[in-house]
Amino acid sequence: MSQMSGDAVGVAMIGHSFMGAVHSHAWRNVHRFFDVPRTPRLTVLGGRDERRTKEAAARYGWDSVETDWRAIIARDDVDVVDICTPGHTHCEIAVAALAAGKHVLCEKPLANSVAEAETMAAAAAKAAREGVHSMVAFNYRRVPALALARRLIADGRLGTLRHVRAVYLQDWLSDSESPMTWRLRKEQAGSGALGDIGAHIVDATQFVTGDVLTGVSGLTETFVRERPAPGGTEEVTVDDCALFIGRFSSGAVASFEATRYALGRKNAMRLEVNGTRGSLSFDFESMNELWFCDGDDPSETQGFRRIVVTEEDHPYVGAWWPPGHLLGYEHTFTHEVADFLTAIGTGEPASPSFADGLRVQQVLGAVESSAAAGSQWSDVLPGT
Ligand code: SOE
Repeated sequence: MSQMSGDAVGVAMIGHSFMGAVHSHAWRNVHRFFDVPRTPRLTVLGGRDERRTKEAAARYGWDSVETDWRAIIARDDVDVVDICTPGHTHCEIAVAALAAGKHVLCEKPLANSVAEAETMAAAAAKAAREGVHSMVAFNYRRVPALALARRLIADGRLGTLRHVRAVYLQDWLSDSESPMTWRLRKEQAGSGALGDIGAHIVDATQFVTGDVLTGVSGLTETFVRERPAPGGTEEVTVDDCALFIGRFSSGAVASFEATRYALGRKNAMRLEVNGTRGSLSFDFESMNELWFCDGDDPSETQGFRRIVVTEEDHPYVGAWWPPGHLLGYEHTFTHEVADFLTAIGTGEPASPSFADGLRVQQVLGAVESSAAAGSQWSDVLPGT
């Protein structure tokens, strides 16, 4: 594996749209706030269109550009490859980068199919034996309130979990005339709301509960089957929304909804967990808050209390501002790269691993199989 002098690591990021912008922000700032064992150098930005990639590199602070991802992987000054491209490219790039000894951070969902995710998880396991790290960019794990929720559940503050309720509601497709995008093409995106935002709530619920989903029953729908495209219209080949119920291995039951048609809901990623001793509730649109009902409180005053998750001892928060000075979406990515650099520097495994990403992909695959079979129950690992 190539390694730069001192504690610096050369980072290459492939893709420079929304995720590229927010990842750039994280790479640029992480070591200014977190004591990470490796300092990222924004070495090279990858993109197919040279002019646009150069513009993005200048704007976001990258030292050079490449228009072919293979050239990036061949470079000795690159230690980390950050994949921010559409899903259909993840597998090929990640497998090649890992084989070249580069640490890989890959945007979610890990892949467009279970088969691709299996290939990637196997490549990651092999590379890990050589000290090469990989991680899936499920950034919502790094929302301090959700990291706190995991801690409270692990500490037993909710007792035995009974219900997990999760929705991810957006509205950017509510207008039937809004144009076609790559996110609506199966060959590029793999699936629609299911993989794009459903993947987040599957990962987030497995993260906060510390448990895994074992089976699901799903329903998907495509409301608008054609959308305006250059020269006419184009067929939408993915789901617009996905609803499913599921079971966790502990016996807790769960419900999920992912849609881009919830008019008025912009990025409402909401979780609620009910246990025998307490409940937790979270809404990303108020991401600095976690609501906790402690079942041990006297009934007279029992109810959900609002925890403003900005105290120094809350996860990640100590690196930022004094209590009450809120964090935003971009901070979750800074936390993500801080954790990745820490794994690289300490040799501890990075989390969520590609194996965790595969597990999410298997849940998505089970939802798709179930929906195709009229919502029939589908085991996440067939035959279990
Ligand atoms: C678009 O639906 C999107 O940008 C997702 O791709 C992200 O993962 C999510 O964080 C916000 O919405």
